Amino acid sequence: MRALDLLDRHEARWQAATRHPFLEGVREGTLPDEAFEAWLVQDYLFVLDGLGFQSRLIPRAPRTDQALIAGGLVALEGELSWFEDKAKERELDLEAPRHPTNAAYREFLIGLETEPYPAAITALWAIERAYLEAWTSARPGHPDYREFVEHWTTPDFAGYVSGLEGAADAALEGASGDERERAEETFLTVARLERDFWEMALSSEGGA
Ligand code: MP5
Repeated sequence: MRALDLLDRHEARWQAATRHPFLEGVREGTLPDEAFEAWLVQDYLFVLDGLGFQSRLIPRAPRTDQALIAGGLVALEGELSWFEDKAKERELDLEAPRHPTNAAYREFLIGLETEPYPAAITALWAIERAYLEAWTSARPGHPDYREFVEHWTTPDFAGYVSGLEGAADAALEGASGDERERAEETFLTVARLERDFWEMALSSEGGA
């Protein structure tokens, strides 16, 4: 099994994770301000949680993957500052509580620590790939949101996602049947949580 096989096997669920009325609103400029702001605040908190997940993954990754994941970690830290700037421009408070959907995502990321490496790296690939595809679907993006669309569709980001795909493929290649099952399970959980995240933003004002 290769990472891309998972996209084929679970096409409908992947589609639900990466195509959403939220993204159509970003493209068309019809998104309610509160939905975008709720997303921005919650995604900042998600990225903070992602920083924890990725830093815990590095010591148990094979040497061949450590530079890739560490590079991603540095980019995430920069992303936090970028979110802080965007929040300031919009006068948003980033100290908000996590929405229950975001809290569930955080629990999942914490749980990945005890999953076999092939499942954890497959999850990381799926998380990043979901954003690449989702924001690509919103291209070029309404001027109000264009910088966000551009942020997750740069060639650098696409290159990172393809690096993660290679790492996931290598891990899956050497994985046991049980580990592959865990990888497929975590992939499906990412797809569900990504869909839920768009739903959360569209239907909430952000806080719990
Ligand atoms: C990403 C994200 C992309 N920022 N938020 C969600 C809900 N899913 C995926 O991850 P990153 O680490 O910000 O590139």
